Order: sequence, then structure tokens, then C-alpha cells
Amino acid sequence: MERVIIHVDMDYFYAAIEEREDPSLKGKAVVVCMYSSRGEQGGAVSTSNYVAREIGIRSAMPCRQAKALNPDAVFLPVRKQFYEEVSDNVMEILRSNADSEEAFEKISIDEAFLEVTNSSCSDPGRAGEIGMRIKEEIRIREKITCSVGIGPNKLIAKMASSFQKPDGITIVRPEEVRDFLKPMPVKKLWGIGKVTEERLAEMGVRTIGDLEEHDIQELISVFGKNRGTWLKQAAAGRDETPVKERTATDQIGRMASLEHDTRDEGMIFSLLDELENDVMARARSRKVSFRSATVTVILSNFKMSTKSRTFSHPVSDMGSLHESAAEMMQQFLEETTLNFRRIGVRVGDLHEMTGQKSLFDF
Ligand code: DCP
Ligand code: MG
Ligand code: MG
Repeated sequence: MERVIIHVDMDYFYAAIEEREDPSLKGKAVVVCMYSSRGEQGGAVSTSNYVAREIGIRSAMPCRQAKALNPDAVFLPVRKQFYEEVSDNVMEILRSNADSEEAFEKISIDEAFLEVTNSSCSDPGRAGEIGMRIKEEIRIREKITCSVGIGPNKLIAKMASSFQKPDGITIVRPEEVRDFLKPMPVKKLWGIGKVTEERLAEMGVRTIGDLEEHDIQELISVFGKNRGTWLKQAAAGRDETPVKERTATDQIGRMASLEHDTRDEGMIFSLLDELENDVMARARSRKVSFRSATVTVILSNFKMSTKSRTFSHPVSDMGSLHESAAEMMQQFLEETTLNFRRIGVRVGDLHEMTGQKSLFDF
């Protein structure tokens, strides 16, 4: 079965969150700055919204230069921890749309791959519907936009998501891969930086199409066996690398919708049990213990809240998870009178279990 991979990248992520938090920023140039120890004089632009980009303000530019370009732009300091929280919520949405918990790979604070080969029945068009649903879910719950790329592998999906930005969706079917890549300058190929771009230019290679037609032996003689072979493969749009969670230090989580919006404790706690069982089964198969547990609740007004508990040491038993999750859920019920729409459980701060006797054995 041909793989179908989705890549999602949030639009002007840090600045979009700041816009969401302060609606008076809408329409203004917004620049989020990472200030150095020298205060506002030093520092570089983390990101800027699209209004600011129109006047040439870019990531990594010195903030002073950005200020010179537009003294009226709104300059805000980075609030990394806050963005991480929004990122966690977004990642939870993405993860819950992947074929399985393992078919998900976060690659930065604002982007991830998810494999949907099974749920789309290997049909890129159906993956497009999943992509639209994801955009809608993120827009409603987090009030920010993202761009989605769909392709037969990670390379193509990643390049497709940046094809139409912001708020775009681009589907590249297997038979369209060549035409999609061919006219692009080589620097657009994911994995090619400035140095490679310059060396290729010296060889007369400007577009990905040029690269695809270039003699592989020459590429190998210039770039070495691995890199040369990779360049040739990538230019043809071939990429076999799997979508895979990178580290065991990440998280294992499950989310699901209640049958209908409700505050019925029987319904809520039985779904919670089901999710806990699922999370535990996954932790077991990955042979990991965990030090934190998190419960997420989405209310009927789409507002999402989370609560977390940290254990004094890594645990791996159902009892610990169940007890803490149930307690957090009880608190949620006490805090609001709204109905619950969707709930989730996850464990984090994972630790590999190295063969010693664990609580699973009891
Ligand atoms: N970032 C940063 N410094 C950089 C690049 C990025 O601090 N040099 C941060 C700020 C971005 C976030 O990472 O908001 C995500 O990076 P992206 O490259 O995805 O850029 P944006 O999401 O801001 O914009 P785009 O709409 O182009 O994806
Ligand atoms: Mg982005
Ligand atoms: Mg990104």
C-alpha cells in the first residue's frame, strides 16, 4: 500500500499566539524578539507575522534592523513556555489524527508528521479531508492557523506544507511528485542548505529538476557516497524514512470524544478508564515508565484545559495512573458547569525500563 503522510506547520507560530492573546494586534506588524543579555538593543527576531514580513522583517534578523524597517511595528519578547503549552495542545490534536500513537513525529515546536495510510485507505484525497479536519480543529480550539502538506513520504509532505502558506493545504499525489519538484530551486529541497546550494550552482545545477538529471557519479565525487546518493534520491522525490516518534523522553497519550457532550460521571469515567488502559498498554509495549500524568478536557465551548501531576519517581503501574487521572478529572468536574466534549490522558517524562523487576510484574 502506498504510504500517505501529512505534515503540519503552524503559521507564524509565536506571533500568531500573541495576536490571539491580544486582538488589538490584528492588522499590525507584530515582531516577536529574543532579547539578549544586552536588553532590547541586542537580540534577534524569532518570528514576525505576515504584515511584518511584507516589509521585509524576517526570522533571525537583528531586532534593531527590524525596528529600522518599521518603527511602528509591535515588538514583543518571546514567551517560550507559553508557546510550548500551545504546542502541546496542537500536538495532541495532530497525534489523535494519526493512524496510531506511534505513527506521529513532532519535529519542532510548531510542526509534525503523521501517517494516515490506513485511515485514508491510501487515498490522498481522503487524507485531504483529514487535513481539513485538522485545520478546523486547530482553528476552533486554539484559534490559530496552520498549513498542511500531503504526500507519499515525509520529504514531499514537508515541502508541500510550505507550498501554500499561510492557511494552505497542498496535496501531492505520487504521480505528481516529479512535476511538483522539477521547477523549484534546489535550496527548496528539504535538507539542502546554503553550502550545498552554492556547490551545486558551481556545477550548473539550479533546479531540483537539474539535480534529478545530474550524473550520480559526479554528485558522489563531489559530495561523497552518502550525501551524493541522497541528493539524487531526494531530487526524484524518493524518501523511505518512517514516521516515528523520536525519543522515549516524549509522551504517550490518547484522546477521544464522548458520545455526546455530557457531564455524566459514569460516561466520563468509563471513557477515562478506556483511555488509561490504552496508554498503559502502549507504555508496556514500549517498556517505559513515566513520571508525569496529564488529563486534558475539551468543554462544549471548545475550550481546552489540562492538569498534570508529577510523581516523586518513575512509575509504571495502572494504579498510579488511574488514581491521579481520576483525581484530576474530579477537579475538572468541580470547576465547571459546562458539558465535556472530549477528554484525553497522557503520560510523560518517560524512562526506559532496563529489564529490572517492575511494578508490571505484580
Ligand atoms: N523560531 C525562532 N527562530 C528562528 C526560526 C523560528 O525562534 N530563526 C521560532 C519562532 C517561530 C517558530 O519557531 O514562530 C516556528 O518556526 P517556523 O519556521 O515554522 O516559522 P513560523 O511558524 O513563525 O512562520 P511560518 O508561517 O513561515 O511557518
Ligand atoms: Mg511555522
Ligand atoms: Mg516550523
